[in-house]
Amino acid sequence: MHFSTRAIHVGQEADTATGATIVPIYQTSTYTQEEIGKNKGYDYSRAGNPTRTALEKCLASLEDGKFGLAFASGCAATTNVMSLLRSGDHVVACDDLYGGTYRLFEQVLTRFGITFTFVDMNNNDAINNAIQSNTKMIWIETPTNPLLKLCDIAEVSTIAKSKKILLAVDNTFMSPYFQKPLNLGADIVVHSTTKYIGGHSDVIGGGVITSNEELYLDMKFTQKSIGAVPGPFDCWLTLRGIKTLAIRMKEHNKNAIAVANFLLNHPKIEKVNYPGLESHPQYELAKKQMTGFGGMISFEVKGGLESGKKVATATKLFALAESLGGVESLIGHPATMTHAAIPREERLKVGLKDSLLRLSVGIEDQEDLINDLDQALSNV
Ligand code: P1T
Repeated sequence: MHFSTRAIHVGQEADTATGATIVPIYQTSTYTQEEIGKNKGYDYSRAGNPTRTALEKCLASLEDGKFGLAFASGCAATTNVMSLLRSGDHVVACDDLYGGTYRLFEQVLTRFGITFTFVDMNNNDAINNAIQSNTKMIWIETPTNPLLKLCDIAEVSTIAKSKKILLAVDNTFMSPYFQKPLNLGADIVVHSTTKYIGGHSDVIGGGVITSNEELYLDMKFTQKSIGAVPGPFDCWLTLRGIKTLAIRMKEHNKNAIAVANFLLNHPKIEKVNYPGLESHPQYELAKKQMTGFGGMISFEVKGGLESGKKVATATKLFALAESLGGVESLIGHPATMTHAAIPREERLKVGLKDSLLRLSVGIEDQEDLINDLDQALSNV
């Protein structure tokens, strides 16, 4: 079955109890047992819930993976993946990451004796030099949040495999519609399903997908033990979003290409980061490992921070807000919003300037979006 068919059908067969065509919201914490030790596959909703099972199966299918797990947030999904590690283990992570992931790594997981080295994942020497005898995992986002830098998943996977290190890829920005890291050699894929997968800015969630049964069983055990699971209604909302993932991603991509080109040619713009522009330093890699370029753009306005602030507060359709991937367009200021948890000197080292703005280009009419940015830019 093709992607858009799987998004609508996998895990979502008619309900066996009632025939309901749409997966019901099994709003129950517990299940009446037939007799001691005998049940219908569910005993307690932290361990498993039929609405969650539907979502988990669908997520696995969309990533071409065998096993899926759903979580209460993207950060909960990341934490669960990290629970594969032990005190004393080391992780090599990319140097441009969602601020909340950086905070989880540097301010929480280090308390448990896990250490991190952040490197430019576009530099194989830097990756190889960062790998230590206790390195157990490589963690990448590609494209990165918010600089839209790419990392060659197949190449990093070759390095990881040669050293018996796990490769985890946060695929939130592309969604499985445009990029499938497992097919490029990754062991684990992570999503903030809050974003494109849910798609309507109305639910927080996370997902983990793998085809490695051993890793799956370990992470299923920690999912149940830690308990950061999504409720049935959140799973249902996410599934409802997934049904239109394919058509939404096509529109995000089309609109973002138009907006990126508009910004590129605008006299008040200093720099545009978008993997779908030929000027992007990794445009060829983008075409090789992705089947589209997505809806995320970051850019700098001439005149620095002050001009940037004016633009971010002058847009009318682009709401000034954290998050991304919903049908509505958003504008954000990473340095004070999504990436404020990263110390300024670390941000500057990787090129995340105070003046950078980020767009999540929605699926409104393209002309309206461009007109909105045009009027906002006329303020500087
Ligand atoms: O917010 P949550 O569902 O917990 O997801 C965390 C997360 C993980 N990975 C990536 C690449 C992300 O972008 C995020 C969340 N990001 C934002 C809220 C943001 O505005 O960038």
